[in-house]
Amino acid sequence: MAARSASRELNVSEIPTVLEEYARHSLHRDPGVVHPPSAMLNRKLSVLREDITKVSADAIVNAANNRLAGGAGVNGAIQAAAGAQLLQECLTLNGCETGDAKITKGYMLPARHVIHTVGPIYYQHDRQVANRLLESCYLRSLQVAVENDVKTIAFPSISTGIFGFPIMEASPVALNTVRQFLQSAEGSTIERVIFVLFGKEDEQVYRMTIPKYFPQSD
Ligand code: AR6
Repeated sequence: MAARSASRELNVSEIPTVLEEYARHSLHRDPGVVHPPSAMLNRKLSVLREDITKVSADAIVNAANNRLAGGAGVNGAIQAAAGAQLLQECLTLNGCETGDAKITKGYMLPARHVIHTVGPIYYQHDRQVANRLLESCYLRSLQVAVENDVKTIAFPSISTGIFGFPIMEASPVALNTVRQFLQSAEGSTIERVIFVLFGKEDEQVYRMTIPKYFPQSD
């Protein structure tokens, strides 16, 4: 594939779905399935390695901090690409609890909105609590999306950078929570969830885990 220029936006319509990836054999069956196959759900999920600030979804999710202040990692990248107005709006929101989510405009981003969620710092909690808080990040982000008429949403891998959550443990939580939400009545208006991974190894972990939660449907 030709390299994309640094400034190019990526439209959701250009991103293959998991259903398409199974058909072209870029995703593979796994015998250890957790949920039954569903073509309808496989049409609503995508995974790719990209800078999330380039994704032109209705909303992108930010892995933020409790003060909704600036930071490093994906937060720093989103703040830099959106421009100073994003931080100004964030600072009017009175922060955000760990496991909760709040929405702002996207300003100079191609995405219309940013949904800011605060993941757990892994080593500050016992495992069960950390897992529950991470699950809440994905659930609350999706609920805030639906409340704001967001139909396409891109997630980074929350908490797995500076906050130290192992991606092997975080990815099943992310995929399971998204799967449960998409198959619920509450989640029926969501048309696409895109997992946007930054590192090659992170993408590989997701590609290994997706077939357990969104198995091949034919
Ligand atoms: N696009 C997609 N993913 C990215 C990008 C990008 N442009 N940049 C980094 N990642 P992190 P956390 C990946 O540390 O662990 C901030 O300072 C990265 O490789 O951004 O939830 C906040 O202010 C990793 O896989 O978020 C908080 O204080 C994932 O995004 C704290 O860090 C998450 O890594 C939040 O830590």
